[in-house]
Amino acid sequence: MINIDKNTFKKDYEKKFIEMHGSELSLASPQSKYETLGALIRDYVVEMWLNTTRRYNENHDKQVYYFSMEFLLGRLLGNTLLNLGIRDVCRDALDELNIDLDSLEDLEQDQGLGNGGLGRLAACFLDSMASLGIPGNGCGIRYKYGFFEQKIIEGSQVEAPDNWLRSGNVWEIRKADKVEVVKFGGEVKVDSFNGRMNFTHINYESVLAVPYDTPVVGYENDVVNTLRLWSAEPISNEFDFSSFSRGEFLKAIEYKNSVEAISQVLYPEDSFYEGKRLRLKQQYFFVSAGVQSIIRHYKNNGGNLKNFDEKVAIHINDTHPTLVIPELMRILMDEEGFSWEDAWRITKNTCAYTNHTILAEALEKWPVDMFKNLLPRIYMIIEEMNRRFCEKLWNKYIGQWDKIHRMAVIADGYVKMAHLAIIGSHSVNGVAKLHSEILKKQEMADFYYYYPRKFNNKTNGITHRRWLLKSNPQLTELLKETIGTSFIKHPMDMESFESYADKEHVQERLYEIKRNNKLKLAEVIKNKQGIIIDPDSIFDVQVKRIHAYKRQLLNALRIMNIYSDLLENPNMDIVPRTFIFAGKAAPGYFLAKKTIELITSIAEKINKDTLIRDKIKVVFLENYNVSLAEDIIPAADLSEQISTTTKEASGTSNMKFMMNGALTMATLDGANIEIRDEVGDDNIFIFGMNEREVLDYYKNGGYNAWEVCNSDSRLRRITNDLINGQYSSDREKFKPLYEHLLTYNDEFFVLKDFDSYIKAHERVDKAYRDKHLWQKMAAINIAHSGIFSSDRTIYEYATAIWGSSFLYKNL
Ligand code: 26V
Repeated sequence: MINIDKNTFKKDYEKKFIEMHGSELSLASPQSKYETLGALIRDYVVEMWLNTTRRYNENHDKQVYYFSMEFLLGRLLGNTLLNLGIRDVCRDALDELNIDLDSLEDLEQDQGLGNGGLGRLAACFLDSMASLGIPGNGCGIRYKYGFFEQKIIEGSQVEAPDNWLRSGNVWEIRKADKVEVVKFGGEVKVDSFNGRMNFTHINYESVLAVPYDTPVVGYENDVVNTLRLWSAEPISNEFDFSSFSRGEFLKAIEYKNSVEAISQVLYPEDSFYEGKRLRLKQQYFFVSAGVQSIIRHYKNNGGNLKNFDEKVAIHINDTHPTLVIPELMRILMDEEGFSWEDAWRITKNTCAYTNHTILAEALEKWPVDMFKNLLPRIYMIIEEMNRRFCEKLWNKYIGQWDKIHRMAVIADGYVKMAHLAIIGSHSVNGVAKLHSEILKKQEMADFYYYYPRKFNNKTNGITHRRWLLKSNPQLTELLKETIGTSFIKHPMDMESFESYADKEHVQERLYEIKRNNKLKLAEVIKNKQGIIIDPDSIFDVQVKRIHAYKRQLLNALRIMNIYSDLLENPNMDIVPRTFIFAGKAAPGYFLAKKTIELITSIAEKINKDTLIRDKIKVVFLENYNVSLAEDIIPAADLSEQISTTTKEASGTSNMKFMMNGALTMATLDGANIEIRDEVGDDNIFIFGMNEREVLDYYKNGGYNAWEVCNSDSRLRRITNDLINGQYSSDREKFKPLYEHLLTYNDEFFVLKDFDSYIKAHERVDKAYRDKHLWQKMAAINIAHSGIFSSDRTIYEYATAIWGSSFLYKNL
């Protein structure tokens, strides 16, 4: 724990300011004040960081390395202060210097190195590993440009680069002495010596991998773990003057650019796989650098590679880092002289893989030719893995060629990354109960029957430190007053809040807290977008990536339906609602972009209509990111989790909303099912087809969108509104959405679930009118949200998969 009082902090801050800027604090710019604070906090952290690393090394604790292409950290200052336990001291000290901590925190650029759920999960996991005292490290890519910035211009999404490093990054430390070299292309020379095959990689291109380390501070426990992100740089002697003198200046520049391209930008797609060579390069780049540095550190610390798997666990976050498996094999065999069998045993015991999606179009498979050309030695190793695996399959499934073909790692000209991840790991998990069952029963059934014990579930979680303590201080205060402070370290203790659900004074407080958060969000919306919203309306929120399976379109159709009803009957008795949307569409995802255009057009029309403007408003908030989520979620009354059942692997915003006292409107998909199991049917709004009905349609067909539409006058009216000029004078504008729903028989069954969705919303309307009932339901949701803390999730990973040692057994 940092023991620091207000006066010392003040002095430290003033001293640091002069040291960095050599000028008067009273004249300083906000940015320089922020930078000073960041640097000061980093100084405080560095000592704890060194101590943690030293302790891990001395104890030879088992280390976890969480490999992920994405870490969506958001801002770090506020949470670092919170975890250090000095946020209040810092606030008071700065107050005396006439500096407002909140506005300094707002100056920090989001670290947006991720697309959505998968990247944010990785960030929550880092926080939980540090807070539980687990020796856990993140390993990823330091993208120069993070997830693009979304601008809404004339109602449409326009992408701008996210130049997040523009004003520097106080949290990272460049470790020039810990660089690694990654090799691409070339050929492999094979010879044998004393009966052992030797593989020599020649004529390759080298890329320098430079690590940047960011401290990950645990909650009030003196633990500081490390997130290591790799940046690609040319190797200096390959970009030297000798090439210029040979007149190869342009070639040298080309080389430099092609190297730097590797860590230049995060791919903004999260559901459509495209076999892009640069993405494969990114994957091998950070995996190879990461594995090399783990082994270097392990050996330097006196470790014997024979016991590597007892001291190191590597986690593969989706298939993106799967090359860890052949890379570890390569190093163990080619560089460390292990036999295939020993290298394979060590590798399999070290690696574990999490699947995050069953969408077929998101599954990674690389064309063999591209792969072989870029990574010749790695390809040879995968070929050998595949040969040995298929041999086993032949022995077990004699003559079942179809099955063997289905399960092979290399087939039909592709390397299938999920298959590689499964055979090379000792554990394969899904991210919510339903998802894990679907993996076993459907998507990965062949592998499940072959390796039944490998498969398991780890339901996702969220860090309650960021998503409750930090983003909802008033609710945190109420919890402390009622149930004490134990829930902070033991989030399951929130359950005792249930006994307060009936108490009127607690209901009143919950109402007030929500209203304050709504006022705050209303202010943000007014400042950002100039729209005035009514804090007494129901804040009905859907924020997430825009995707057909998440069904923002279902939500939009519902709003169109209410609007039509209101036009017919402006006095219709409904509780006023504000519909809030936010989310980014992949730049090349036409229908998702159309959906944004539809929502903004609906907003434009409805918000201007003076006849009904008190009753409903629609807001599409620009540029959804972690910081905006921290403003939106605590202010939500209703959380829309309306994906087509079976498609959303887990969802994590559903958990964040619940923890902040929003009620959930949900299909029985992903973790929604587990939320329902926790709070009971009376405290959630469930609608739509169940798993069996959906799978039946997928298996046997029979869905007819036209039929559904024609038999419902509301659907006829609103689908027609898509093409009759109601929301755009250009009648062609929303035709693609109309055709998607009807002509192409929408595979996500939006129209089919419409009626049940409307009915569920009628239940919401009724419940909201009963203020006490609503707050009681909110309290029950809050009380049952502790199980969705990522501390619980990480505890399960650590005990059942990684075999970590713990500093604090929190749960
Ligand atoms: C896939 C691809 C495909 C190739 C192009 C680049 C790219 C980037 C990311 C992904 C991963 C998509 C999977 C994903 O984000 N799944 C989400 O994971 C969350 C955390 O487990 C979960 O809550 C969401 O339900 C799930 O959609």
